[in-house]
Amino acid sequence: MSSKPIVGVVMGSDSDWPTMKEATEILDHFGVPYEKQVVSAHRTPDVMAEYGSLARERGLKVIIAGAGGAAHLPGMLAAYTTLPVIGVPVKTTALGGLDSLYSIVQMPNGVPVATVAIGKARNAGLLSVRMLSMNDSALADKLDDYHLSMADESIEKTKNLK
Ligand code: RP5
Repeated sequence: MSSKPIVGVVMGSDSDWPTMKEATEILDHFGVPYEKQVVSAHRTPDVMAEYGSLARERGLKVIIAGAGGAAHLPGMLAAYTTLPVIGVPVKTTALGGLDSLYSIVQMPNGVPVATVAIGKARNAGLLSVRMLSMNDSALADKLDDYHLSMADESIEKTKNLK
């Protein structure tokens, strides 16, 4: 696989990074090249518009966007690009991330965002790998292995119950 990023991992603030890092760990695990960047829908709207508008021609295939609170970033990126956008609602202190979830998941007809559960950036990473695996059989094989090892781990945990 070339090292040119094909997944864009963006977040509204560096305070989202501890959550979003989990998506990048999955991408590292599967050897998927990605880029990471703080892009704020509110503080840097022009950067966000440019990021979304140029994403496809820059070679990205999927965008993973995390934000908390008034979490407009994933939806607005989906307005600027027709690439698949996966939204990660980041947990907030005031409302536990329900605000983030509702902001991201309630998209209008025509502008979809695939929303994962609150704080589950790991699943966003996995979902992006699943999307990419549709045209990449080596990646599909790695996903199968990942699934098998997850099943083995689960069975091991059951055996260890006292
Ligand atoms: C959102 O506001 C960000 O995505 C972040 O989750 C939240 C708080 O940002 P900071 O005030 O910590 O920079 O835009």
